[in-house]
Amino acid sequence: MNRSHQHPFVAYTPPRVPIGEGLRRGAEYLDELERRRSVRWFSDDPVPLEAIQLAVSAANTAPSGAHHQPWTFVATDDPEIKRGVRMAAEEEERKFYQERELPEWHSALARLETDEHKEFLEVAPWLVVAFAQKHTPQPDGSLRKNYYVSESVGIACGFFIAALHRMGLATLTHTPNPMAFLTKVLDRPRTERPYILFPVGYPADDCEVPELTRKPLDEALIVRPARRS
Ligand code: IYR
Repeated sequence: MNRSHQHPFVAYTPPRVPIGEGLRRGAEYLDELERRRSVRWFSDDPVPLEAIQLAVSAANTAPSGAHHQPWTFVATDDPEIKRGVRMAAEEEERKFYQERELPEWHSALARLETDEHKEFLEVAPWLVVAFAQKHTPQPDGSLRKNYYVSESVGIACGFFIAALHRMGLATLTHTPNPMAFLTKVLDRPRTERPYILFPVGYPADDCEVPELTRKPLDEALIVRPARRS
């Protein structure tokens, strides 16, 4: 190979996985992900910080626009902060559920039976908020512009959710609307905005989830085979 680079490159030559073994691993991974559900009833059993560190380390491997990694995950197990988050979230949600005229939203959400009560924000041992950095402050005080911020942080959050699931932990992709209050409560700079609020813990012993099905593969994947002449 005789490529010339202006910047440092290193070899990336992971061992080739034979396709039989690859498919077996793929099916195993799918089987595990199929068992994941979003949870709204958590146990208050403790979860060690190490589990959060592992899940955020997994998130931190996500691809991102220009490799700017435009995310910050803020984790807290402080009962006072969790209470503050719950109070503020419930206030916003009360407006959503009681005051706003959103019949379409309300009927789309009916089968989830969600309401303005967000007990899980206090019961779950950890709250982790993913923040998206539109700009990232640099050591010299300047601001670096980031690219594809929403895509990048979304992918990182996907890795985060999968890592938690792998550890037997549950979460919910909670997006109280609006969630600007999290910037204040968690003392974050104005260069980033709250993206998703994740309560993290074990499902409660009597946890239930709505009976939902996933859409069939032939709706999720359209294959256009090569035309044979
Ligand atoms: N943010 C509200 C409403 C809500 C919206 C969607 I889209 C959901 O999938 C679930 C809930 C709430 O958290 O209750």
